[in-house]
Amino acid sequence: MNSLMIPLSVFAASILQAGGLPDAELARQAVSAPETVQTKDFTHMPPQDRDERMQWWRDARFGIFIHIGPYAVMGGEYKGRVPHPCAEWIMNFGKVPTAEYRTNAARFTLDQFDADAWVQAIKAAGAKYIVVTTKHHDGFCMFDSALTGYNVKKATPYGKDFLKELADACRKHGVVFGTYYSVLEWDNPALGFIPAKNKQGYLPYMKGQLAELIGKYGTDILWFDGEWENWWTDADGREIYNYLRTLKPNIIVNNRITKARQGMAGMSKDNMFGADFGTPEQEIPDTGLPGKDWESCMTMNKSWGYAKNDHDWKSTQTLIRHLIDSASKGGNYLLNIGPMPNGEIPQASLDRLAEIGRWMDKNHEAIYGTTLSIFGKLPWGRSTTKGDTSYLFIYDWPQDGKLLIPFTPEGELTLKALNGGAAIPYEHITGGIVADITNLARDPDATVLAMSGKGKVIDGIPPQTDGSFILNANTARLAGEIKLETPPAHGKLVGASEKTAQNIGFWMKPSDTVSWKVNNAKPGRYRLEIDYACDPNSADTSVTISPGSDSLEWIVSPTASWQDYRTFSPGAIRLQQGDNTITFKATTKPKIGVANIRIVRLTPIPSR
Ligand code: FHN
Repeated sequence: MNSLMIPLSVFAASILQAGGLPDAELARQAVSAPETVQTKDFTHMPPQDRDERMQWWRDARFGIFIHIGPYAVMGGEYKGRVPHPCAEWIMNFGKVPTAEYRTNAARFTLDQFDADAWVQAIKAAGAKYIVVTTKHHDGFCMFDSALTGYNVKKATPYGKDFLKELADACRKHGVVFGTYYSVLEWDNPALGFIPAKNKQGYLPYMKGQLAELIGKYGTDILWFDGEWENWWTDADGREIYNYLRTLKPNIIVNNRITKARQGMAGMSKDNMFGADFGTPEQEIPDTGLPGKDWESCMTMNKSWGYAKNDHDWKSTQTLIRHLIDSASKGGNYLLNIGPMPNGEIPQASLDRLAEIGRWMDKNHEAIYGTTLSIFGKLPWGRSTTKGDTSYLFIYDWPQDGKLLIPFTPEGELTLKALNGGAAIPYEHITGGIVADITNLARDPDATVLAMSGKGKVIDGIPPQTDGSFILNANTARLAGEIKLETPPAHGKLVGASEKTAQNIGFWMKPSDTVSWKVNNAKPGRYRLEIDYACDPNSADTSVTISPGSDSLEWIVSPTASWQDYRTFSPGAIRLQQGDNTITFKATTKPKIGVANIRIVRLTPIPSR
């Protein structure tokens, strides 16, 4: 266990006082200063340790990510090209020579930077915390670090401590101040080497800067990144975690400091220490993850850093629904902005922050302090929970104004519009509650109801208003190694393109099954249609579709590829009144796989 002999606060203070030394001397001091002192092991703490530290974070549900650095000067372009959608990677993907890249600092003016205005816009959006990049992969420091002159105060025309101004503005306006720090570095002029070449020489530098972020700037969140590098080990990550908790016991640290993270899906492997929360990136987990803390980080366009020609902005409705979706599954939403090199936030970002704020002004009660939905997939929207109250977010308005809520009340139940408080009339039927929202004002982003009272959730998929059922891939119950797939494949650093439609995939074994439970079916025959794809090398499997006596046999014909979908109907099945479970199971599998399924539809066949 690596550690320091001198009190860390003295160590951090000593390097801060050394501010006037040249870089090489600073670096030598930083590298030579740490000796050894025992830090406590915080990686096996009881659950209440994290519960106490995370409560404010869980209640917050909404933060703003800020990617700011000298890459903004290039705006994502180099020699007339856009090397990659993520503009902050331009030094790497653009193969910009290090010496040339460093000249960006001299043009990184921040002359329009107004910390107070930034924080007020962020607060007005309804965000409760920020995470700002203090050092991205390029090694440039957005704070006046005593350990390097390659920083915003010493190496740019701005000449002031950007991070101190931002931290002070956050504390002035009651927004929690958090910081991003990249383990990965492509360049470090102070040390004269990159960490991949000398990790032991880098660790004291890294610890010294983390001590600055805590001691001088008072960060409450350490959001690490770049841990994927093979020279960084899980033991390194756990050492840094213990070091941070020794410096500031109530600090919150994401899982990108150890090696626990499972790619862009962001959650930690169950058998590894993943610090305090998981970090899905550009995606939101498919279902709630009870007992797990996670935060989905997403961009407004395709880039984290400022990209001057990326105008592929997500709509405000999409951003609001990402926030709702994250909260409905018990997670946080970290929405990114990429300010310009002059310190202005792009107007498109400011507009979206303001529009989100207007929605949050009316509906924040349904987001802050909530936990994950008590319901399964709702065909018309999402829900969050606070005690005996479920907040219902209506996206798809029922044509007849009748909203089926799969809930059986036990005792008194109140149902009202969150915005304005109007009582919503409802009828209690076998399949749940039918709310009459005919006269309710509709919010195109999401209309919110508050339903309070004890009762039981009716699990399964309720019928559409015409009695049909739509069985999506992400509402299926999967048994075996079969799983939900979201093409394109994870793992690549891709732009923030909207997630493509999900499908049931990796269906390779006859023992695997796919099933859906439907509620409140009217008895009778239903035409069954399948949107499926099947690579020609996997066709001809025989699949049995139950329930009931007249179970169907589906012989899977080939399509052009695993992602070339077509609609096929093998026939009809008979459903009984109320609940039914429809199961797909391969009986023979002559080739490699069975099929990919996106949607199954059941349409009532009128009885003659
Ligand atoms: O490489 C970084 C990227 O530039 C950006 O900072 C994102 C934000 O989560 N993290 C890494 C890519 O996963």
